[in-house]
Amino acid sequence: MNRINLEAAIAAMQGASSFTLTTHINPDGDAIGSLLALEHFLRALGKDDIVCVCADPVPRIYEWLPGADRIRTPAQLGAIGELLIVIDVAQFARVGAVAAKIPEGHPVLVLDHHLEDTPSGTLHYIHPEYAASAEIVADLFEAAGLPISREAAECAYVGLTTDTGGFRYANTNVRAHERAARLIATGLDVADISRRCFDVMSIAKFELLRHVLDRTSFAEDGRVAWSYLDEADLALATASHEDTNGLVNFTRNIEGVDVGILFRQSAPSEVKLSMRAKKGINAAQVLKPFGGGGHAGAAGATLAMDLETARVAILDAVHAGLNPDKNP
Ligand SMILES: [Mn+2]
Repeated sequence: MNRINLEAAIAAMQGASSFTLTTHINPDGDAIGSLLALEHFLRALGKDDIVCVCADPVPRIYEWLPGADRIRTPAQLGAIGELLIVIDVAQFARVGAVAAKIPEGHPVLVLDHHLEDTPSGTLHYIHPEYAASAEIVADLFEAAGLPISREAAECAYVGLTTDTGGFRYANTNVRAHERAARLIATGLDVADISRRCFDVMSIAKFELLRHVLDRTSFAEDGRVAWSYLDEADLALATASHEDTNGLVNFTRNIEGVDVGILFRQSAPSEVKLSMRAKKGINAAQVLKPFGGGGHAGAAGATLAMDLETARVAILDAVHAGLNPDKNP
C-alpha cells in the first residue's frame, strides 16, 4: 500500500492532464455521487479531459444527478486517461469490465472508505473513518481551497445520505452531520433529494414487495422472518437488480425479529440471499460457511441450491447462530 495524504492526491491530479474516473460494480448512491462529485472537483481544478465510466448502468434513482448522463459504459471507453482514479472501491476485481482496460503499472489513485489491507492501484488515500467516499471529495475541495459548487455538493450529499441510510446507520457521526450542513449550505433541497433517494419506488419494486410481504414466514418463535422471490416473480415484474435492493429490510424491521432473510432464486439451482441481523447474531459469520460476506448487521451469499434446500440450510445455520449454547 502506498499511502498518501490529501495534498499529495491533489498534486497527482494537478500533474495529469487526462483522467478516467470509475467506481464499483452494482453502483450505489455513494459510488455514483462520489464519482460525479470528483468529476466536478477536477473541473474546478481546471481540468477538462475527464471521462467517467462505470461497468454497470447508473441506477434509475440516481439518473437525475448532475453529470450522470455523461457516465460511459466500458464499451464506450477509449484508452484510460493519464491518471485513473478509482473511488469507493479499492480492488480492480470490483470495478468490473473497466479493469481489463487498465494497462499494467498504469498510475491509479484509489480514494476509498472501506477497510482494505491490499488495495489495487499505485496511490492510496483509504480511510474507513469516512462515512462515505463522498466525504473524501468534499475534503478535496476544502484542501484545495476551492468552493464546492451546488452541483458538486448535491452529488456529494447523495453519497453521504445514502451511505448513512439517511443519517441513521452506525457510521453517522458528528463529522458526517457537519459535512452535510456545509453541503446543504450551498442551496440543496434536502426534502427533494431525500424523496428521490429513499421514497420513490419503481412499479417493479412495488410488485416484488407485494410478494415479499405476502410470503413472509416466521421461525424461532418470531425472532426470524424470511421471505422469497422466485425467477418467475423477477421476470414478471421485469425487475432489475436495483428493484430488489432493500426489500429484505421489511422482514428485519418487524417487531421482535432479530434476523430478516430474503431469498431470491436467480436460476433453477441458484439462490441469492440477503440477511439483516440485529445485535446478538452476526449475519456475516452465519453466511461465512456458505461463501457469503458482508458486515455483522448486513450480509449476503449466493448458493448453488434450489430455493427449498437453501431455505432449510440457512434457517438451520440461523438456528445455530441464535442458540450457540445448545449446539456442540
Ligand atoms: Mn461508499
